Amino acid sequence: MRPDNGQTSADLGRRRVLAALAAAGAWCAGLGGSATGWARGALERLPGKWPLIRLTHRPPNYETPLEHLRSAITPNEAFFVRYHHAVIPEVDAAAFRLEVGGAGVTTPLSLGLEQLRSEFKTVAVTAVCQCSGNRRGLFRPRVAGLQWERGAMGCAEWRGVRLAEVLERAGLKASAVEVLFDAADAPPLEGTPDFIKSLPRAKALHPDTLLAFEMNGQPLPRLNGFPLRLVVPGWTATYWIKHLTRIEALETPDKGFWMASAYRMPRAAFPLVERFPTQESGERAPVTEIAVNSLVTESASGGGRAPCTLRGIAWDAGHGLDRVEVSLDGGRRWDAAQFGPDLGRYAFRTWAFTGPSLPPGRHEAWVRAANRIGQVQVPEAIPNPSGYQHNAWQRVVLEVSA
Ligand SMILES: Nc1nc2c(c(=O)[nH]1)N[C@H]1C(S)=C(S)[C@@H](COP(=O)(O)O)O[C@H]1N2
Ligand SMILES: [Mo]
Repeated sequence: MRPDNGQTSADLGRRRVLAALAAAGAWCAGLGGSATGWARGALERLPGKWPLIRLTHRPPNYETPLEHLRSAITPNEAFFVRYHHAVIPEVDAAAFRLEVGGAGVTTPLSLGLEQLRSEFKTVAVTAVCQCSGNRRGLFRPRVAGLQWERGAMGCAEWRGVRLAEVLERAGLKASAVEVLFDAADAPPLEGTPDFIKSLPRAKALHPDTLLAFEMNGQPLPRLNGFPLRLVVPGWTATYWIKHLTRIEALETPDKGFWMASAYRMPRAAFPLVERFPTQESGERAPVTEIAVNSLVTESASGGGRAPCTLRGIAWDAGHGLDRVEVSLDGGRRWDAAQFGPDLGRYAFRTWAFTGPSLPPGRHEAWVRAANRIGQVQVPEAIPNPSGYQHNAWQRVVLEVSA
């Protein structure tokens, strides 16, 4: 039996057990039971991770605490974890094979990790991995699904090989319209459908789309996809398949559950630039690009002669950030924040804002980012049935005491 709420002594005892199991390398054995009844919010330490905010234990869904999002690069130990299936594969790197095939290639391949590393050019890209449902928990009215707040995202330097090069080696045919990706994790019997995603040909062939084996200079952490994951810079993390084992070039669009039914939004509501035409149907389109967004990671209200200050990060789908602006008077006047170093078009970019010293009382700082193609954060999140793409202005309360 499980406790109904988060912070009970049974829970704490259980966490000690988990830690002990982890230390013994018995991670899978520690993953018994179901997620029902677990309150969101407790910090829990998974193997190889610092304490993260638990949404569900099985499957493991854990978000990054705000304090680890202050820098443009998110440490591997703090990087969020999201799984659809409860059983996390333990992959033997030496025995690992990536199968590349399907009707859309002339020459199927079976590649080991060493082969991938040595026979293809190694490249790196710094990019934000953000769940489509990041901030779902902030939608009002409430939307069903994991109640993520602001930490279902992170930014890392990903190192690997170009998917385009591998597809070229396999003889990708002109007739291939989509490329499908399958992973080592699978649903328990009679569970949800196997998590399989596809990409449109153009995005699969994009030079920044990688098969990555390293994250921030380390082999991928187990919970972030060891030994190989797909990295799709600019697109939401649903496409970033972890524990990748199989790539299939398709001559007709994939009709699987995770493409045809899940991760879709009302098309007209979101201004997408990079679309997924073979998966659009009527009013609905797959979630593709990450919406322009920002996050306040630190704030100080100042007071006396001290100015108010805000710090944070901003990001978009790679079109290039233009500005982050702050309003202290309910949106009449907006002043620009200063950007920190540019780590590349797909990366988090830090920013800092120094305002005036505020008089005693309760103030609100409103924050919004915009990119170079004119996309802006919206005053209120755009309602959609699954709670994707929340990119509303953040409103931070600053209290100055008398
Ligand atoms: N194999 C596998 N890959 C997956 C998923 C999954 O359930 N299984 N979930 C996807 C989703 S929805 C997200 S948000 C990201 C999360 O990546 P992370 O766990 O490394 O943070 O992985 C993606 N890749
Ligand atoms: Mo996700």
